[in-house]
Amino acid sequence: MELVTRYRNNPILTKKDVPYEVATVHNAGVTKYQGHYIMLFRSHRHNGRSILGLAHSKDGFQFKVDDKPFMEPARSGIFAEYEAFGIEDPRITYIDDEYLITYSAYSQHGVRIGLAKTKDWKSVERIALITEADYRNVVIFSEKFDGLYARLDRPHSEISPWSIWISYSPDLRYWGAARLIMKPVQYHWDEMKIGPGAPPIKTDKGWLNIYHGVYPTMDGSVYRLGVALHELNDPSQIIGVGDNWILQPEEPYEITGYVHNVVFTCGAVPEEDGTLKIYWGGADTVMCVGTARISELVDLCLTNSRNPV
Ligand code: BMA
Repeated sequence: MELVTRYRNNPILTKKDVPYEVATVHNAGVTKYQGHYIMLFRSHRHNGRSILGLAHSKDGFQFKVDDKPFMEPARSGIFAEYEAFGIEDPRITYIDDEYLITYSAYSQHGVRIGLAKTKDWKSVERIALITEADYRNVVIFSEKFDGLYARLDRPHSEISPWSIWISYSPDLRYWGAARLIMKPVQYHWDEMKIGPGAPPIKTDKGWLNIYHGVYPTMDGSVYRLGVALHELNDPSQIIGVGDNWILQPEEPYEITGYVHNVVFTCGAVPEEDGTLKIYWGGADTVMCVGTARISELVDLCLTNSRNPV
């Protein structure tokens, strides 16, 4: 049974829709703002480094791109030093009446995570670099737990396969109490590495975490999407991890492109009718969307699950 139904007019956004020069449009964070959809997408420039562009939509399917990029690597100060190679893979969380944006900041020092915020999607303020080098995929929960912000992330390690961790912060700047909560499983579709995808979606049975898992083949890595369910009051506790993937590269625009065989999500938007719009980058080249029933994704975690670690 297919849990995610691809939109019939995928891909929904490509470089041809962007009024400035880019080579790709992919790995976008998506949210709702004043009744319409905001897509913050990553694009490679022709120098191979990435910027973040903004697009708007009334229905979540047809997007129109702004005339100029929304964020480019900073030109001065501490952020310039750590963003020199580009900014990538934004995630958006709405909390305390503002939108938090986490993004990968690349430089000669490695990859770390930047945090910025906006209230109006016109101006944006960088807050802090919230990890050291060799972290990616930071997603912040849209609620606090015992007064603390919580996030999932994915540090690199040479000893253990790359796994999902949780940590907490009183102020969004200083993070601690970190713990590993979910690992890849050997000879499974996510055996090589996993990472948080969309910021977790609150459901009545728990926080739904759509993550990516990578499998190594003779023809390179295959990126797929899966789901895990975290306890509502304590997201460090995982109730279940769906054993099967929910989406894998199958369409030509997912199989062929800048990096082949990739579906990679940075955002999903829950709707009032119990469906979820999941957005993903296809082959690191185009943006796609599909819909799923939230209850079916939750059921997969509850009824056909594997151990988190
Ligand atoms: C990951 C990140 C993503 C990318 C994926 C597939 O390591 O770089 O931005 O979509 O690889 O290439």
